[in-house]
Amino acid sequence: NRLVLATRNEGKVQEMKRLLDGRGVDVTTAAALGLPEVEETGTTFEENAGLKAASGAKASGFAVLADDSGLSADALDGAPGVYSADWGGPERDFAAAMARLEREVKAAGDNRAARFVSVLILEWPDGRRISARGEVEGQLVFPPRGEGGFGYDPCFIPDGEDRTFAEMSPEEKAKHSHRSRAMEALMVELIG
Ligand code: ITT
Repeated sequence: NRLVLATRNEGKVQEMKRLLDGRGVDVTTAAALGLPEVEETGTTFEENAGLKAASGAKASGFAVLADDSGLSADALDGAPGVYSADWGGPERDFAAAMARLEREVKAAGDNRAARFVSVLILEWPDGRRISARGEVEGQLVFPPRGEGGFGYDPCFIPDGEDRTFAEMSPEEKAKHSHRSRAMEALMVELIG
């Protein structure tokens, strides 16, 4: 019952561990096992999650859970989307990424509608896999607000709320988040 989280993103690791808590799963990470990093050459969340899951399952010999995710702005025809992690440059500077998002969204007419997307793939070493997608609609807010979460959380308010994901506790974020919705859908795939 060992499960490897095929992610190098500490924010994702914390959220995925919390979502798997109490399910009797022995969770470890790609970093803890020293698994190779994966080049994300896909153009969709599904493709990139598949690359990470397949590489991790092959290298570890255990079941692997991969997440590919991102923030898509309507004003930018879905960007940054699968390129969300790279928008802050090679240093992954999310203050810079959010400043770029603000500039580009305002220049494109200032439509603030956006969504977070998470695609989860659970893959076993024999190649079997199941996948699920979760999304949360919301509004972009500038300047960014809050200290919690990670990545673009300070500039996103989910529909029906007035606080950003970064202003919420981990439990509150999990009530709305794309990742927890994807995890719920994955559990339905797994056990019906
Ligand atoms: P792994 O590939 O190792 O999992 P990564 O950070 O490179 O880590 P992605 O390629 O899936 O992951 O990039 C997703 C980016 O989208 C991530 O770096 C964040 O900037 C952003 N993102 C995804 N989920 C988010 C969330 O819940 N809150 C804020 N930002 C998020």
